[in-house]
Amino acid sequence: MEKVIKKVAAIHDLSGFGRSSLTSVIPVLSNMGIQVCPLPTAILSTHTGGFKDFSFVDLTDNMPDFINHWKNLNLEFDCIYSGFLGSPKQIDIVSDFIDFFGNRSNLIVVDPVMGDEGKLYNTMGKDMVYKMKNLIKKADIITPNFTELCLLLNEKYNPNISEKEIKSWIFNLSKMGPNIIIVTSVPEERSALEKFSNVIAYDKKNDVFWKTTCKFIPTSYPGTGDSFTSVLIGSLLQNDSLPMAIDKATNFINQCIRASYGFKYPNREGILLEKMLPILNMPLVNSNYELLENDIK
Ligand code: PXL
Repeated sequence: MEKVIKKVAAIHDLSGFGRSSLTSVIPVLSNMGIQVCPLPTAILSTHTGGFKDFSFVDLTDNMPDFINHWKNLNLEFDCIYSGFLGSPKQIDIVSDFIDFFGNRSNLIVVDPVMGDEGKLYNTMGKDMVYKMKNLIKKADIITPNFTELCLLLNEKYNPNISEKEIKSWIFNLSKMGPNIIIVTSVPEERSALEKFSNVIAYDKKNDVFWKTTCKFIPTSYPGTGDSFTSVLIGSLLQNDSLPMAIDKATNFINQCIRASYGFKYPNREGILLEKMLPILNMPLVNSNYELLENDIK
């Protein structure tokens, strides 16, 4: 059948309240004209960032049956995208899923969701970090935030890192497998009043580093990483270049944070995604990506 609409297999949890994982991935990619096929890992009443006593249904044991049905249907995906995973066994299941459904022409994206602001999420243990280091080897693209980059490399979280050092960290991580590494929330402090939150990416095949820059806004909303990676995937599946896709994703998140921050809005409810989804279909007028000097090696 002719490929009219591209398909993404999205391996994430469904959290009923709080705009993260599937409740971010589905609206973003659908708005970008991409079909999302969710493979749910768990169902929660809310995400775990800022809510207590959430209810949690682990679907680990249901996933193999679910996947077998997809195998029997001979489904093919243009992209496989995994995010928050609930147990080491789920990492094995994703790894097998990539072995079966991955091929040379589809995009394997692993967002190694494990923590933020220098800390592991409270559902994540050291065993998850260990297994995630293996899973990323199978990915074409990974999108760790700065905390997750430190965890994957066993480096101490140091928000005062220089650009040169972060480039060498990313370069070292690329030796572990993935062709493209996109690190979000990279702190940059030019002075006490001039703080930025940047995205720095390395494309191993072309041996180039890209950067997008955003003024730092002193707040954080759970689930923004899921929206970021979803926009990035949507943009790449629409045949944008890598820096353009990073730029679109950075710009979208920046706009969503600005739309939310102006209100006294509870952070744990996530960014005001529904207000901003329409901008996904507008041309990017404020492109700011830069090619960085490649002075590593
Ligand atoms: O977006 C990250 C995420 C996804 N899913 C669940 C989470 C979190 C982050 O806190 O708790 C359940």
